[in-house]
Amino acid sequence: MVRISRIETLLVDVPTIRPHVLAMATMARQTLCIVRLHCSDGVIGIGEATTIGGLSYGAESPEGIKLALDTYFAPLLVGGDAERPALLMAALRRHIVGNHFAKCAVETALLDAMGRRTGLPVSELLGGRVRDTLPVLWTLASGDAARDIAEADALLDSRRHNAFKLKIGKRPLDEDVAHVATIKRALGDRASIRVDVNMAWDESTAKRGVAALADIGCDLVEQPILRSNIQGMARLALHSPIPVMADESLQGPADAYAFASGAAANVFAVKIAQSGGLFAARQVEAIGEAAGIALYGGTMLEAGVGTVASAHVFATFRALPFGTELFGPLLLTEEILAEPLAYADFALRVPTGPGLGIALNDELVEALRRDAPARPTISIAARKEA
Ligand code: MUC
Ligand code: MG
Repeated sequence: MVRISRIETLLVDVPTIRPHVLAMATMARQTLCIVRLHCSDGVIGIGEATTIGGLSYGAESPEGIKLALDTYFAPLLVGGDAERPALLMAALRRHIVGNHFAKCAVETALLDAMGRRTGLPVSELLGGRVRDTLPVLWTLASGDAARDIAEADALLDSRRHNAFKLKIGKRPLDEDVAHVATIKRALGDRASIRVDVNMAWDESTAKRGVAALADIGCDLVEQPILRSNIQGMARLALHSPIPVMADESLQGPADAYAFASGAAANVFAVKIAQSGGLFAARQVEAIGEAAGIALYGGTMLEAGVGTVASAHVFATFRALPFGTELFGPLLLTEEILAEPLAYADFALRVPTGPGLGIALNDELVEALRRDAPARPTISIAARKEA
């Protein structure tokens, strides 16, 4: 039997290439919680739990995730049969309430180890991929329309992205709509424009908002109101001229069921971390598909490990009409993978190697970890360009 011998967790801080302005936080850096799951046969599986803006986006912070993993998860896992990921995950669910991000990181590492051991990519362990590339949008969130337009123009020219998500909800509705209209006018039919309100509106603002955004050519509105307001989301989804997508509302299959049975969204943003793992994300997909809800591959702006784990999951989705937003690594100044993920022709290529099909740049991760003895400061940005 192959046993889990040790769980290693580290916090890694990586600056963003520019401030990323959301309704609830402005990000200047991202903190990754990286998990290394050491097995008795020498295989090491890797996982990542990453959230946005400390505790401003969700109930788990990077520091809290690390503490939960070290204190509560590790004793339940160490000594366990590494070849039985489903059994180990069931034990975690039995003994630990919530903590979806931490559970997702552990499941990622278990499946990565299993894949490395068996020679199979994680997507095959999940049932098999139906696509090798995933469309990827980019979020324009500098907070400045001219800068956003220049950024979008460059990304269209280099054929990296042709769909853009705008973060709104921080400013008054009229100003936000004017901001989106300016960008849509500049980009025209060359790009799809969607918005993410991150729950910042009340329902009557949302009602006016979706109508105004539809008028200016916006294609989709994400999480306009509070995540718990199922009836409000249902009223918006029914009457909105453009699709309304649930994101923060979907904290796992039970929420997906509530939203599907309440017809409370036209689109589901599926996120592996919010769902509570890779298999849980597939359950969210299955519920959405059964209810005729369109699917979208979401992100918590993870770096390479979480991004590629999500990619393996989304590669198994039968239909993905709104594509994905798996651009997390591109928002960071540093590439923590030994080989960067391949983005080209508006899509991300899903790796084909065993497990996640990636390796960490261990030396860089060591240098960037929060508890590194002498963490570099200025040299970080320079290294990526080198
Ligand atoms: C979110 O709310 O969807 C995804 C893309 C992005 O820019 O922010 C995230 C979080
Ligand atoms: Mg969102």
